Amino acid sequence: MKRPPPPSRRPWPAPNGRRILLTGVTGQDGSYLAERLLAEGCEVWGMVRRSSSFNTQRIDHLYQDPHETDVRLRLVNGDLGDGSSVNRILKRVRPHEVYNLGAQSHVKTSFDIPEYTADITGLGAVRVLEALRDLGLDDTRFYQASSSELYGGIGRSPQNERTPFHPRSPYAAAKAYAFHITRNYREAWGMFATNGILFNHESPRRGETFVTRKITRAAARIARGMQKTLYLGNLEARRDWGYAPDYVDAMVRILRAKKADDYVVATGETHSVREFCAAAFARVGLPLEWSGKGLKERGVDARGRVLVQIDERYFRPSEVELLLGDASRARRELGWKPTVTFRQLVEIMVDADVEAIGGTAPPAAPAPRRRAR
Ligand code: NAP
Ligand code: F7E
Repeated sequence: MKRPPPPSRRPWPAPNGRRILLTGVTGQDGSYLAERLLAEGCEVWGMVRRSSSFNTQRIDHLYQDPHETDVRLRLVNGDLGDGSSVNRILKRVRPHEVYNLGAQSHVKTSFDIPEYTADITGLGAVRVLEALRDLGLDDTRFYQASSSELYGGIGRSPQNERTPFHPRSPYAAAKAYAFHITRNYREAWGMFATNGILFNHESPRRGETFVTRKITRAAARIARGMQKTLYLGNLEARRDWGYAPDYVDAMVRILRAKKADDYVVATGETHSVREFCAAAFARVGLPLEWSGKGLKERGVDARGRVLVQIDERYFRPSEVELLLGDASRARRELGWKPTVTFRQLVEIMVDADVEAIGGTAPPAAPAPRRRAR
């Protein structure tokens, strides 16, 4: 039996001496994490993939404005589907830390492109880990962006580090592979390889096709007369929604912990899509009354206008009905806790979307009216 190599005795560099590589730097989390690490004085490198249109909007301010931070973000071309590019980038950067945030991250889309999702979201992780091993970068710390989707259909809550997995989508199945291979590189090769099992986290930088941002953007646009109706899928689904910058802080704590391990990161509160929607519309001064059932359910404003309707195209072949995390271990061992409540999260996102279309943030709106059923 092969023994894992002994842990390195080399001193861990101070933050401002650290070189860090992020995959997924153009995404919601990557952009907040890059900001955070640059502010610490780290040398931050981001892998960017080729796109036919601009895909760096979330990080433009980090590499265009030299006054923002003294060390600027460096971008390198690569793709998690291309092992040679992963290898070449790691060889060039020789990072102290790698955060693997890159993924085909949309659950519904993963049912349409399961093979691609497995390749990028699943095998992408082993490409990075194996390149680190091949290059002898066994001191490099590795963070894998694992997900509460791993619990999927487990039907038991709250979910913590001991809860078994039950993936309910090609995305979740790919993330399960990435989770286990990360743990395996820790056990087999003694690498400092960690998993953050993060529950849903949102922000004004959230992609527009995820449900929270779809709702806050629509609420802002409907209030401004730019859109008539918002079409949604399953309003009953419940998620444990937190604020992305808080979750990026948890990632850093996980990677800088004394021991490599896996941690759940969550708020410990769960809300339905309907509740999120009600809170968002109330924030723009359009409290909703709900009527009808199933596909016929509607969200109606005080003037009788139907603002929210159901469209079955947004239902998933297999749904994750309830996620609720128990992050007590992260709180105890890493000193992490969320700083933004559900209501504050909704307000931050709605206000940003109102501002983005040239409006002003609304004053506190009255509480939403009770549901009809
Ligand atoms: P996101 O906004 O969708 O960002 C995904 C990132 O991955 C983008 O930078 C994207 O690049 C990049 N990417 C996609 N395909 C790639 C490829 N083939 N090669 C290299 N990069 C590729 O996701 P996020 O919300 O920031 O989430 C970050 C990570 O955490 C993801 O792995 C996600 O699955 C996971 N996660 C997210 C949550 C959450 O609630 N946000 C919870 C748990 C886990 P483009 O900009 O070019 O598309
Ligand atoms: O869906 C329901 C939908 O797409 C949330 C990713 O970051 O978090 C995210 O995955 C819920 C689901 O996020 C619509 O059926 C209703 O139950 O915003 P979502 P997600 O699937 O939870 C996890 C933790 C990740 O790891 C993922 O990368 O909302 N829902 N109506 C809808 N969802 C969408 N997208 N659009 C709708 O119209």
